Amino acid sequence: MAGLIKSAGGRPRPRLLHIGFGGFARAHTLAVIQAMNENMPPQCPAWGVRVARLHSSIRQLDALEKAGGCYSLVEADHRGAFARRVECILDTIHPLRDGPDALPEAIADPRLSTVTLTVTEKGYALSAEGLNLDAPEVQEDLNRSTWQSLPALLVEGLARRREVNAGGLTLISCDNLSENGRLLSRSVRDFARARGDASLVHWITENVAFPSSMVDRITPALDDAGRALIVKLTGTDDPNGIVTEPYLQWVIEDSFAGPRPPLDLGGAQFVTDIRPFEAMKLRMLNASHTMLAHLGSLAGLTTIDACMAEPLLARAAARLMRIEAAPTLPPLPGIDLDAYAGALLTRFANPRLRHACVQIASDTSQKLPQRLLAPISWHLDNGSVWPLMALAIAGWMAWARGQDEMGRTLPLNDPLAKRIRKAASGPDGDAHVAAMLEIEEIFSSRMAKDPRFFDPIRSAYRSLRERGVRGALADISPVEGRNST
Ligand code: CS2
Repeated sequence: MAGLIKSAGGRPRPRLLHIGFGGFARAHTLAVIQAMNENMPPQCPAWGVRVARLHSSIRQLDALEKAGGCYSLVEADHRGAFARRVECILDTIHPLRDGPDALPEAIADPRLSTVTLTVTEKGYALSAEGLNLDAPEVQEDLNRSTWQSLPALLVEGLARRREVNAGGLTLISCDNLSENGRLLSRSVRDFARARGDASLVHWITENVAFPSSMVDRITPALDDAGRALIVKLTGTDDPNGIVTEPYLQWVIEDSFAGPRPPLDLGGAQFVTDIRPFEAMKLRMLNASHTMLAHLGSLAGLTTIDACMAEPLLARAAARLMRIEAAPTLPPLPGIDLDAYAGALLTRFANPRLRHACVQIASDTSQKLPQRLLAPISWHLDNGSVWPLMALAIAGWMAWARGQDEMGRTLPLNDPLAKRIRKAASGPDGDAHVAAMLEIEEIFSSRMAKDPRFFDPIRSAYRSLRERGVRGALADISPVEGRNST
Protein backbone atom coordinates (compact mmCIF):
# COMPACT_ATOMS: atom_id res chain seq x y z
CA MET A 1 0.00 0.00 0.00
CA ALA A 2 2.90 2.32 -0.72
CA GLY A 3 0.60 4.79 -2.45
CA LEU A 4 -1.73 5.00 0.51
CA ILE A 5 1.02 5.64 3.05
CA LYS A 6 2.56 8.23 0.78
CA SER A 7 -0.76 9.98 0.23
CA ALA A 8 -1.51 10.68 3.91
CA GLY A 9 1.24 9.91 6.45
CA GLY A 10 0.96 7.17 9.11
CA ARG A 11 0.06 3.52 8.90
CA PRO A 12 -3.38 2.93 7.42
CA ARG A 13 -5.73 0.91 9.60
CA PRO A 14 -8.87 -0.82 8.34
CA ARG A 15 -11.34 1.78 9.50
CA LEU A 16 -13.73 1.46 6.58
CA LEU A 17 -15.40 -1.52 4.95
CA HIS A 18 -17.16 -1.28 1.61
CA ILE A 19 -19.66 -3.97 0.66
CA GLY A 20 -20.50 -4.21 -3.06
CA PHE A 21 -17.31 -3.73 -5.06
CA GLY A 22 -18.88 -2.83 -8.41
CA GLY A 23 -18.31 -0.12 -11.00
CA PHE A 24 -20.31 2.51 -9.10
CA ALA A 25 -18.35 2.01 -5.87
CA ARG A 26 -15.07 2.24 -7.76
CA ALA A 27 -16.13 5.48 -9.45
CA HIS A 28 -17.88 7.09 -6.50
CA THR A 29 -17.51 5.91 -2.91
CA LEU A 30 -13.91 4.71 -3.12
CA ALA A 31 -12.93 7.76 -5.18
CA VAL A 32 -14.21 10.04 -2.39
CA ILE A 33 -12.31 8.03 0.24
CA GLN A 34 -9.15 8.29 -1.88
CA ALA A 35 -9.57 12.08 -2.23
CA MET A 36 -10.27 12.35 1.53
CA ASN A 37 -6.98 10.59 2.31
CA GLU A 38 -5.10 12.78 -0.16
CA ASN A 39 -6.51 15.96 1.36
CA MET A 40 -5.99 15.05 5.02
CA PRO A 41 -3.33 16.91 7.00
CA PRO A 42 0.00 15.02 6.78
CA GLN A 43 0.00 14.11 10.50
CA CYS A 44 -3.36 12.29 10.24
CA PRO A 45 -3.26 8.57 9.48
CA ALA A 46 -5.04 7.56 6.29
CA TRP A 47 -8.33 5.66 6.48
CA GLY A 48 -7.73 2.21 5.01
CA VAL A 49 -10.63 0.41 3.31
CA ARG A 50 -11.40 -3.25 3.03
CA VAL A 51 -13.65 -4.09 0.09
CA ALA A 52 -16.04 -7.01 -0.12
CA ARG A 53 -18.42 -8.74 -2.45
CA LEU A 54 -21.24 -10.97 -1.28
CA HIS A 55 -22.16 -12.97 -4.37
CA SER A 56 -20.66 -11.66 -7.61
CA SER A 57 -17.40 -13.01 -8.99
CA ILE A 58 -14.16 -13.29 -7.03
CA ARG A 59 -12.04 -12.63 -10.11
CA GLN A 60 -11.97 -8.84 -9.81
CA LEU A 61 -11.13 -9.02 -6.10
CA ASP A 62 -8.21 -11.36 -6.86
CA ALA A 63 -7.02 -8.93 -9.54
CA LEU A 64 -7.26 -6.08 -7.06
CA GLU A 65 -5.17 -7.99 -4.51
CA LYS A 66 -2.59 -8.62 -7.23
CA ALA A 67 -2.51 -4.91 -8.07
CA GLY A 68 -1.80 -4.00 -4.40
CA GLY A 69 -5.31 -2.59 -3.92
CA CYS A 70 -4.90 -0.01 -6.70
CA TYR A 71 -6.94 0.67 -9.84
CA SER A 72 -7.41 3.39 -12.45
CA LEU A 73 -10.38 5.70 -12.63
CA VAL A 74 -10.96 7.73 -15.78
CA GLU A 75 -13.19 10.81 -15.77
CA ALA A 76 -14.34 11.65 -19.27
CA ASP A 77 -16.65 13.99 -21.14
CA HIS A 78 -16.71 16.00 -24.38
CA ARG A 79 -13.86 18.17 -23.08
CA GLY A 80 -11.40 15.33 -22.56
CA ALA A 81 -10.42 12.41 -20.33
CA PHE A 82 -8.31 12.30 -17.20
CA ALA A 83 -6.95 9.25 -15.34
CA ARG A 84 -6.49 9.00 -11.55
CA ARG A 85 -5.25 6.23 -9.27
CA VAL A 86 -7.29 4.94 -6.37
CA GLU A 87 -5.02 3.35 -3.79
CA CYS A 88 -6.87 3.42 -0.47
CA ILE A 89 -7.80 -0.30 -0.47
CA LEU A 90 -6.04 -2.55 2.02
CA ASP A 91 -7.47 -5.94 1.10
CA THR A 92 -10.52 -7.76 -0.20
CA ILE A 93 -13.04 -10.21 1.24
CA HIS A 94 -15.30 -12.76 -0.46
CA PRO A 95 -17.20 -15.39 1.54
CA LEU A 96 -16.59 -18.08 -1.09
CA ARG A 97 -12.83 -17.50 -1.05
CA ASP A 98 -12.25 -16.46 2.58
CA GLY A 99 -14.93 -18.47 4.35
CA PRO A 100 -18.31 -17.46 5.80
CA ASP A 101 -16.79 -15.95 8.97
CA ALA A 102 -14.52 -13.44 7.21
CA LEU A 103 -17.14 -10.74 6.72
CA PRO A 104 -18.86 -10.93 10.13
CA GLU A 105 -15.38 -10.84 11.70
CA ALA A 106 -14.50 -7.74 9.64
CA ILE A 107 -17.66 -6.06 10.92
CA ALA A 108 -16.73 -7.00 14.50
CA ASP A 109 -13.21 -5.54 14.17
CA PRO A 110 -12.90 -2.77 16.81
CA ARG A 111 -10.77 -0.69 14.44
CA LEU A 112 -13.70 -0.39 12.03
CA SER A 113 -15.77 2.80 12.25
CA THR A 114 -17.92 2.84 9.11
CA VAL A 115 -19.39 0.44 6.57
CA THR A 116 -20.49 1.78 3.18
CA LEU A 117 -22.80 -0.23 0.94
CA THR A 118 -23.60 -0.33 -2.77
CA VAL A 119 -25.70 -3.47 -3.15
CA THR A 120 -28.43 -2.10 -5.51
CA GLU A 121 -32.05 -1.59 -4.54
CA LYS A 122 -32.85 -5.29 -4.43
CA GLY A 123 -30.00 -6.06 -2.01
CA TYR A 124 -32.06 -4.81 0.94
CA ALA A 125 -34.76 -7.47 0.47
CA LEU A 126 -37.51 -5.03 1.36
CA SER A 127 -41.25 -5.08 0.91
CA ALA A 128 -43.60 -2.16 1.62
CA GLU A 129 -43.83 -3.35 5.24
CA GLY A 130 -40.11 -3.73 5.95
CA LEU A 131 -37.86 -6.75 5.46
CA ASN A 132 -39.41 -9.24 3.05
CA LEU A 133 -39.38 -12.32 5.24
CA ASP A 134 -40.68 -14.37 2.31
CA ALA A 135 -37.68 -13.61 0.09
CA PRO A 136 -36.01 -16.99 -0.56
CA GLU A 137 -32.53 -15.83 0.50
CA VAL A 138 -33.89 -14.39 3.77
CA GLN A 139 -35.91 -17.55 4.43
CA GLU A 140 -32.86 -19.69 3.84
CA ASP A 141 -30.70 -17.63 6.21
CA LEU A 142 -33.35 -17.83 8.92
CA ASN A 143 -33.94 -21.55 8.50
CA ARG A 144 -30.30 -22.59 8.23
CA SER A 145 -28.70 -19.94 10.49
CA THR A 146 -26.52 -18.75 7.61
CA TRP A 147 -25.76 -15.18 6.48
CA GLN A 148 -25.80 -15.06 2.72
CA SER A 149 -28.27 -12.18 2.36
CA LEU A 150 -27.20 -8.66 3.30
CA PRO A 151 -29.49 -8.26 6.35
CA ALA A 152 -28.41 -11.63 7.76
CA LEU A 153 -24.74 -10.82 7.25
CA LEU A 154 -25.01 -7.41 8.93
CA VAL A 155 -26.92 -8.88 11.86
CA GLU A 156 -24.34 -11.65 12.33
CA GLY A 157 -21.52 -9.09 12.17
CA LEU A 158 -23.24 -6.77 14.65
CA ALA A 159 -23.96 -9.67 17.03
CA ARG A 160 -20.26 -10.52 17.06
CA ARG A 161 -19.34 -6.86 17.46
CA ARG A 162 -21.54 -6.66 20.54
CA GLU A 163 -20.00 -9.86 21.90
CA VAL A 164 -16.43 -8.52 21.70
CA ASN A 165 -17.49 -5.09 22.89
CA ALA A 166 -16.00 -3.42 19.83
CA GLY A 167 -18.15 -0.29 20.11
CA GLY A 168 -20.57 1.54 17.85
CA LEU A 169 -20.64 1.40 14.08
CA THR A 170 -22.03 3.50 11.24
CA LEU A 171 -23.61 1.84 8.20
CA ILE A 172 -24.08 4.14 5.18
CA SER A 173 -26.32 2.99 2.37
CA CYS A 174 -25.23 4.38 -1.01
CA ASP A 175 -28.10 3.02 -3.09
CA ASN A 176 -30.79 4.97 -4.95
CA LEU A 177 -33.65 4.56 -2.47
CA SER A 178 -35.44 7.33 -0.60
CA GLU A 179 -34.37 7.42 3.02
CA ASN A 180 -31.99 4.57 2.30
CA GLY A 181 -30.56 4.70 5.85
CA ARG A 182 -33.98 4.24 7.41
CA LEU A 183 -34.67 1.33 5.05
CA LEU A 184 -31.34 -0.32 5.85
CA SER A 185 -31.98 0.07 9.56
CA ARG A 186 -35.43 -1.47 9.07
CA SER A 187 -34.04 -4.40 7.13
CA VAL A 188 -31.35 -5.10 9.76
CA ARG A 189 -33.64 -4.74 12.78
CA ASP A 190 -36.37 -6.85 11.20
CA PHE A 191 -33.87 -9.62 10.56
CA ALA A 192 -32.49 -9.47 14.11
CA ARG A 193 -36.06 -9.65 15.42
CA ALA A 194 -36.85 -12.57 13.12
CA ARG A 195 -33.75 -14.32 14.50
CA GLY A 196 -35.41 -13.97 17.88
CA ASP A 197 -32.74 -11.67 19.28
CA ALA A 198 -34.63 -8.80 20.93
CA SER A 199 -31.62 -7.73 23.00
CA LEU A 200 -29.59 -7.34 19.81
CA VAL A 201 -32.31 -5.09 18.37
CA HIS A 202 -31.94 -2.96 21.49
CA TRP A 203 -28.12 -2.94 21.18
CA ILE A 204 -28.40 -1.90 17.52
CA THR A 205 -30.69 0.99 18.48
CA GLU A 206 -28.18 2.19 21.05
CA ASN A 207 -24.94 1.61 19.13
CA VAL A 208 -25.45 1.64 15.37
CA ALA A 209 -26.14 4.66 13.15
CA PHE A 210 -27.75 4.39 9.72
CA PRO A 211 -27.35 7.79 8.08
CA SER A 212 -29.14 8.16 4.75
CA SER A 213 -27.09 9.33 1.82
CA MET A 214 -27.69 10.64 -1.68
CA VAL A 215 -25.14 9.45 -4.21
CA ASP A 216 -24.61 10.64 -7.75
CA ARG A 217 -22.13 9.80 -10.47
CA ILE A 218 -23.23 8.34 -13.79
CA THR A 219 -21.12 5.21 -14.21
CA PRO A 220 -22.04 2.77 -16.97
CA ALA A 221 -20.76 -0.79 -17.07
CA LEU A 222 -17.36 -0.73 -18.78
CA ASP A 223 -17.50 -1.45 -22.53
CA ASP A 224 -14.69 -2.10 -25.05
CA ALA A 225 -14.28 1.57 -25.90
CA GLY A 226 -13.95 2.39 -22.17
CA ARG A 227 -11.38 -0.35 -21.73
CA ALA A 228 -9.41 0.99 -24.70
CA LEU A 229 -9.53 4.50 -23.25
CA ILE A 230 -8.05 3.26 -19.97
CA VAL A 231 -5.26 1.46 -21.83
CA LYS A 232 -4.58 4.58 -23.89
CA LEU A 233 -4.34 6.83 -20.82
CA THR A 234 -2.55 4.52 -18.39
CA GLY A 235 -0.77 1.98 -20.58
CA THR A 236 -2.39 -0.86 -18.59
CA ASP A 237 -5.37 -3.09 -19.20
CA ASP A 238 -6.63 -2.77 -15.62
CA PRO A 239 -9.34 -5.37 -14.82
CA ASN A 240 -10.71 -2.98 -12.19
CA GLY A 241 -10.39 0.19 -14.27
CA ILE A 242 -13.56 2.20 -14.69
CA VAL A 243 -14.71 5.15 -16.80
CA THR A 244 -17.08 7.69 -15.31
CA GLU A 245 -18.12 11.33 -15.68
CA PRO A 246 -16.29 14.23 -14.00
CA TYR A 247 -19.38 15.09 -11.88
CA LEU A 248 -19.71 13.61 -8.40
CA GLN A 249 -22.08 14.25 -5.50
CA TRP A 250 -22.41 12.49 -2.14
CA VAL A 251 -24.65 14.08 0.46
CA ILE A 252 -24.65 12.30 3.83
CA GLU A 253 -26.93 12.73 6.82
CA ASP A 254 -24.70 13.82 9.67
CA SER A 255 -25.51 11.10 12.16
CA PHE A 256 -22.57 8.84 13.03
CA ALA A 257 -22.13 6.32 15.82
CA GLY A 258 -18.39 6.74 16.33
CA PRO A 259 -15.50 8.58 14.71
CA ARG A 260 -16.75 10.23 11.53
CA PRO A 261 -14.51 9.81 8.48
CA PRO A 262 -13.84 13.33 7.15
CA LEU A 263 -15.46 12.48 3.83
CA ASP A 264 -16.10 16.17 3.25
CA LEU A 265 -12.36 16.44 2.53
CA GLY A 266 -13.01 14.10 -0.40
CA GLY A 267 -15.94 16.11 -1.78
CA ALA A 268 -18.88 14.72 0.23
CA GLN A 269 -21.29 17.02 2.04
CA PHE A 270 -22.76 16.45 5.52
CA VAL A 271 -26.32 17.74 6.08
CA THR A 272 -28.95 17.46 8.79
CA ASP A 273 -31.89 16.73 6.49
CA ILE A 274 -31.12 14.49 3.55
CA ARG A 275 -34.67 14.05 2.23
CA PRO A 276 -34.84 17.05 -0.12
CA PHE A 277 -31.52 16.08 -1.72
CA GLU A 278 -32.64 12.48 -2.25
CA ALA A 279 -35.99 13.50 -3.69
CA MET A 280 -34.36 15.98 -6.06
CA LYS A 281 -31.91 13.43 -7.43
CA LEU A 282 -34.32 10.49 -7.65
CA ARG A 283 -37.17 12.44 -9.25
CA MET A 284 -35.13 14.58 -11.64
CA LEU A 285 -32.15 12.44 -12.65
CA ASN A 286 -33.27 8.87 -12.04
CA ALA A 287 -36.90 9.34 -13.13
CA SER A 288 -35.84 10.79 -16.48
CA HIS A 289 -33.20 8.07 -16.85
CA THR A 290 -35.94 5.46 -16.40
CA MET A 291 -38.16 7.24 -18.92
CA LEU A 292 -35.39 7.63 -21.53
CA ALA A 293 -34.14 4.06 -21.06
CA HIS A 294 -37.55 2.51 -21.74
CA LEU A 295 -38.86 4.86 -24.42
CA GLY A 296 -35.46 5.06 -26.12
CA SER A 297 -35.09 1.26 -26.26
CA LEU A 298 -38.61 0.80 -27.61
CA ALA A 299 -37.72 3.28 -30.36
CA GLY A 300 -34.52 1.36 -31.19
CA LEU A 301 -31.98 3.62 -29.42
CA THR A 302 -29.37 1.89 -27.31
CA THR A 303 -27.70 4.60 -25.20
CA ILE A 304 -28.75 7.66 -23.23
CA ASP A 305 -26.58 10.02 -25.29
CA ALA A 306 -28.28 8.67 -28.44
CA CYS A 307 -31.65 9.45 -26.81
CA MET A 308 -30.45 12.97 -26.07
CA ALA A 309 -29.52 13.42 -29.74
CA GLU A 310 -33.22 12.96 -30.63
CA PRO A 311 -34.98 16.29 -30.07
CA LEU A 312 -38.29 14.67 -29.02
CA LEU A 313 -36.65 12.57 -26.31
CA ALA A 314 -34.31 15.34 -25.15
CA ARG A 315 -37.29 17.69 -24.86
CA ALA A 316 -39.22 15.04 -22.94
CA ALA A 317 -36.34 14.65 -20.45
CA ALA A 318 -36.17 18.41 -19.96
CA ARG A 319 -39.93 18.62 -19.44
CA LEU A 320 -40.10 15.69 -17.10
CA MET A 321 -37.45 17.33 -14.91
CA ARG A 322 -38.65 20.92 -15.05
CA ILE A 323 -42.41 20.61 -15.31
CA GLU A 324 -43.35 17.27 -13.77
CA ALA A 325 -40.61 16.58 -11.19
CA ALA A 326 -39.40 19.98 -9.94
CA PRO A 327 -42.78 21.21 -8.61
CA THR A 328 -43.10 18.07 -6.45
CA LEU A 329 -39.88 18.77 -4.55
CA PRO A 330 -39.55 20.26 -1.09
CA PRO A 331 -37.62 23.55 -1.14
CA LEU A 332 -33.84 23.28 -1.06
CA PRO A 333 -32.34 26.65 -0.15
CA GLY A 334 -29.51 27.63 -2.45
CA ILE A 335 -30.43 25.12 -5.18
CA ASP A 336 -31.67 26.39 -8.51
CA LEU A 337 -33.68 23.48 -9.92
CA ASP A 338 -33.70 24.92 -13.41
CA ALA A 339 -29.91 25.06 -13.45
CA TYR A 340 -29.76 21.56 -11.89
CA ALA A 341 -31.95 20.28 -14.75
CA GLY A 342 -29.75 22.04 -17.32
CA ALA A 343 -26.64 20.40 -15.87
CA LEU A 344 -28.34 16.97 -15.90
CA LEU A 345 -29.26 17.33 -19.57
CA THR A 346 -25.62 18.09 -20.40
CA ARG A 347 -24.47 15.11 -18.31
CA PHE A 348 -26.96 12.80 -20.08
CA ALA A 349 -25.56 13.92 -23.44
CA ASN A 350 -21.96 13.01 -22.41
CA PRO A 351 -20.72 11.14 -25.51
CA ARG A 352 -17.95 9.34 -23.60
CA LEU A 353 -20.34 7.39 -21.34
CA ARG A 354 -22.48 5.49 -23.87
CA HIS A 355 -24.74 4.53 -20.96
CA ALA A 356 -26.75 1.52 -22.14
CA CYS A 357 -30.53 1.90 -21.91
CA VAL A 358 -30.72 -1.82 -21.13
CA GLN A 359 -28.57 -1.32 -18.02
CA ILE A 360 -30.80 1.43 -16.66
CA ALA A 361 -33.96 -0.48 -17.56
CA SER A 362 -32.95 -3.40 -15.35
CA ASP A 363 -34.63 -3.90 -11.96
CA THR A 364 -37.28 -1.29 -12.80
CA SER A 365 -39.74 -2.88 -10.35
CA GLN A 366 -37.38 -1.75 -7.58
CA LYS A 367 -36.97 1.74 -9.02
CA LEU A 368 -40.51 2.88 -9.90
CA PRO A 369 -41.69 3.76 -6.35
CA GLN A 370 -39.02 6.32 -5.49
CA ARG A 371 -38.50 7.65 -9.03
CA LEU A 372 -42.03 7.91 -10.39
CA LEU A 373 -44.75 6.78 -7.98
CA ALA A 374 -43.76 9.23 -5.23
CA PRO A 375 -43.92 12.32 -7.47
CA ILE A 376 -47.12 11.01 -9.11
CA SER A 377 -48.70 10.79 -5.63
CA TRP A 378 -47.83 14.45 -5.22
CA HIS A 379 -49.60 15.26 -8.50
CA LEU A 380 -52.67 13.29 -7.43
CA ASP A 381 -52.81 15.28 -4.20
CA ASN A 382 -52.32 18.55 -6.04
CA GLY A 383 -54.57 17.93 -9.04
CA SER A 384 -51.77 18.51 -11.56
CA VAL A 385 -50.94 16.53 -14.71
CA TRP A 386 -48.06 14.12 -15.37
CA PRO A 387 -48.18 12.94 -19.01
CA LEU A 388 -44.48 12.09 -19.25
CA MET A 389 -44.41 10.13 -16.02
CA ALA A 390 -47.43 8.21 -17.36
CA LEU A 391 -45.56 7.55 -20.61
CA ALA A 392 -42.50 6.38 -18.65
CA ILE A 393 -44.61 3.79 -16.80
CA ALA A 394 -46.40 2.85 -20.04
CA GLY A 395 -42.95 2.40 -21.63
CA TRP A 396 -41.97 -0.05 -18.88
CA MET A 397 -45.26 -1.91 -19.42
CA ALA A 398 -44.58 -2.09 -23.18
CA TRP A 399 -41.03 -3.34 -22.45
CA ALA A 400 -42.50 -6.13 -20.34
CA ARG A 401 -44.07 -7.57 -23.50
CA GLY A 402 -40.55 -8.30 -24.66
CA GLN A 403 -40.13 -6.48 -27.98
CA ASP A 404 -39.18 -3.07 -29.30
CA GLU A 405 -41.01 -1.29 -32.12
CA MET A 406 -38.95 -3.17 -34.71
CA GLY A 407 -39.78 -6.54 -33.15
CA ARG A 408 -36.35 -7.03 -31.57
CA THR A 409 -36.16 -8.74 -28.18
CA LEU A 410 -35.89 -6.61 -25.05
CA PRO A 411 -34.40 -8.51 -22.08
CA LEU A 412 -36.25 -8.48 -18.78
CA ASN A 413 -33.69 -8.30 -15.95
CA ASP A 414 -35.64 -7.85 -12.77
CA PRO A 415 -36.00 -9.64 -9.44
CA LEU A 416 -39.76 -9.72 -10.13
CA ALA A 417 -39.27 -11.04 -13.68
CA LYS A 418 -41.41 -14.13 -13.07
CA ARG A 419 -44.31 -12.08 -11.73
CA ILE A 420 -43.96 -9.48 -14.52
CA ARG A 421 -43.86 -12.15 -17.23
CA LYS A 422 -47.01 -13.71 -15.85
CA ALA A 423 -48.80 -10.34 -15.86
CA ALA A 424 -47.57 -9.71 -19.42
CA SER A 425 -48.72 -13.07 -20.78
CA GLY A 426 -52.35 -12.02 -21.37
CA PRO A 427 -53.84 -9.90 -24.14
CA ASP A 428 -52.23 -6.55 -24.97
CA GLY A 429 -53.92 -3.17 -24.65
CA ASP A 430 -56.01 -1.99 -21.67
CA ALA A 431 -56.05 -5.54 -20.26
CA HIS A 432 -52.25 -5.57 -20.16
CA VAL A 433 -52.14 -2.24 -18.29
CA ALA A 434 -54.68 -3.58 -15.79
CA ALA A 435 -52.67 -6.80 -15.29
CA MET A 436 -49.42 -4.91 -14.73
CA LEU A 437 -51.09 -2.60 -12.20
CA GLU A 438 -52.08 -5.68 -10.22
CA ILE A 439 -48.45 -6.36 -9.27
CA GLU A 440 -48.87 -5.40 -5.65
CA GLU A 441 -45.16 -5.58 -4.89
CA ILE A 442 -44.99 -2.34 -6.92
CA PHE A 443 -48.42 -0.65 -6.88
CA SER A 444 -50.47 -0.33 -3.71
CA SER A 445 -54.06 -1.45 -4.26
CA ARG A 446 -55.24 2.04 -3.31
CA MET A 447 -53.17 3.55 -6.10
CA ALA A 448 -53.95 0.84 -8.67
CA LYS A 449 -57.71 1.27 -8.14
CA ASP A 450 -57.64 5.06 -8.38
CA PRO A 451 -58.87 6.19 -11.84
CA ARG A 452 -56.86 9.40 -11.48
CA PHE A 453 -53.82 7.09 -11.48
CA PHE A 454 -54.72 4.37 -13.98
CA ASP A 455 -56.51 6.52 -16.59
CA PRO A 456 -53.43 8.56 -17.59
CA ILE A 457 -51.33 5.39 -17.73
CA ARG A 458 -53.91 3.59 -19.84
CA SER A 459 -54.12 6.54 -22.28
CA ALA A 460 -50.32 6.77 -22.42
CA TYR A 461 -50.11 3.05 -23.18
CA ARG A 462 -52.74 3.33 -25.93
CA SER A 463 -50.88 6.25 -27.41
CA LEU A 464 -47.59 4.32 -27.35
CA ARG A 465 -49.17 1.34 -29.08
CA GLU A 466 -51.07 3.39 -31.67
CA ARG A 467 -48.53 6.11 -32.43
CA GLY A 468 -45.19 4.64 -31.39
CA VAL A 469 -42.75 6.38 -29.03
CA ARG A 470 -42.13 9.36 -31.29
CA GLY A 471 -45.81 9.87 -32.07
CA ALA A 472 -46.81 9.56 -28.42
CA LEU A 473 -44.19 12.13 -27.41
CA ALA A 474 -45.18 14.50 -30.20
CA ASP A 475 -48.79 14.30 -28.97
CA ILE A 476 -47.92 15.66 -25.54
CA SER A 477 -48.62 19.30 -26.19
CA PRO A 478 -46.67 21.98 -24.35
CA VAL A 479 -49.94 23.13 -22.76
CA GLU A 480 -50.89 19.67 -21.52
CA GLY A 481 -47.44 19.21 -20.08
CA ARG A 482 -47.48 22.47 -18.16
CA ASN A 483 -48.13 22.47 -14.42
CA SER A 484 -46.58 25.67 -13.25
CA THR A 485 -44.14 28.37 -14.41
C1 CS2 B 1 -29.41 4.86 -13.23
C2 CS2 B 1 -28.46 5.18 -12.09
O1 CS2 B 1 -29.11 2.54 -13.58
C3 CS2 B 1 -29.89 3.42 -13.20
O2 CS2 B 1 -31.03 3.17 -12.82
O3 CS2 B 1 -30.48 5.75 -13.20
O4 CS2 B 1 -27.53 4.19 -11.89
C4 CS2 B 1 -27.76 6.54 -12.31
O5 CS2 B 1 -26.84 6.46 -13.38
C5 CS2 B 1 -27.06 6.98 -11.07
O6 CS2 B 1 -27.98 7.05 -10.02
C6 CS2 B 1 -26.36 8.32 -11.28
O7 CS2 B 1 -25.90 8.80 -10.08
